[in-house]
Amino acid sequence: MQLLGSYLKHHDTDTELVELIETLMVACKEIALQLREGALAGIHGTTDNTNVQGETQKKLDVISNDILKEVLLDNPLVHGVASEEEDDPVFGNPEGRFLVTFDPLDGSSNIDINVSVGTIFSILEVPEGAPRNSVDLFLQPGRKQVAAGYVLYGPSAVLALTTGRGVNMFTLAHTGDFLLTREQVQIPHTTKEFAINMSNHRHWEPAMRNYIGDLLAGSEGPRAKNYNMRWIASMVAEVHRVLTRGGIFTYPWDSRDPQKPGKLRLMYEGNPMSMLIEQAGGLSTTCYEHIMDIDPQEIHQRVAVALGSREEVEALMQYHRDTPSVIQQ
Ligand code: AHM
Ligand code: MG
Repeated sequence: MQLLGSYLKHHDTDTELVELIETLMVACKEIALQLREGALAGIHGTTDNTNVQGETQKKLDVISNDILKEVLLDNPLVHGVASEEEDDPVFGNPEGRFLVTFDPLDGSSNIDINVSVGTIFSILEVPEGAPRNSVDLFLQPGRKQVAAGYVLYGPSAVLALTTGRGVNMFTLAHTGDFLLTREQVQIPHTTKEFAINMSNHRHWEPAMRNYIGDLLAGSEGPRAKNYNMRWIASMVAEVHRVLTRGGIFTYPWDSRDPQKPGKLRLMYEGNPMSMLIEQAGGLSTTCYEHIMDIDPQEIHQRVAVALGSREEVEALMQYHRDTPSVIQQ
């Protein structure tokens, strides 16, 4: 089986990018170890702090964030990092070539119940000639990502990675190495599986209510298929399922906080997951446009997400074209 680093080098990946990805995996291995210890290490539960999003931070959110920040900023290739758990970007080497954004522990409401969580990351380059140490450096559309991925901490720890040449998966072995276990992942274009938090039904746009209503109608409804539903409340686990067997995952706009485009964050959730999904032949949209085409305005910007099997996402977008939107622009 092939090691992550040698696989990337054999496929002509930029050597500095390989070095950065290997640095990221040093941090993710440490997070995996901490998670495995769980209650034994006293790391369950919450802190007294809230993050910039107003969410209470879990102890493991903070621990994972500190591990990633410390390991990444120690690598001179890194100019700066931006995280869900940091109000502002943190800068490292002024001459560093790369910017990394990450959600250190996505789905962290699952930690205390011992269900899958993950680290999501996105890698950008410092634009040539741009002034250093500025948050503006990060505000690049998802199409500019040079690599993106996640590590899912489930029964096994799995890295899903794209450097713009398809999606490959690597599993963490007991030796501490990530070994290639799936090459050139492709998402089936059709599906009978959807994932949405149904408890928000009354807050959705009419188009989303119509679409989900038609899925629930099954083979007697206009979609003429019986659908199955899943909701893990961990985007990494949901995207991993979509990459593995297809499906549609959506966290749409809803009226609970009408000024926000959605719950999930563009720079370290929406964009990296979109790059993975599109590199695997799927679609990733806001229900109206491609997520990776969005021009970001701020680092913690939110985004509506609908991603997965191409034909299903296209069908959902058609419902949104056919039904007047209630979102105030
Ligand atoms: P987090 O980054 O604070 O963990 O929030 C993101 C998570 C996603 O992983 C998941 O899809 C969603 O929040 C679940 O939200 P909800 O609890 O509203 O179902
Ligand atoms: Mg998250």
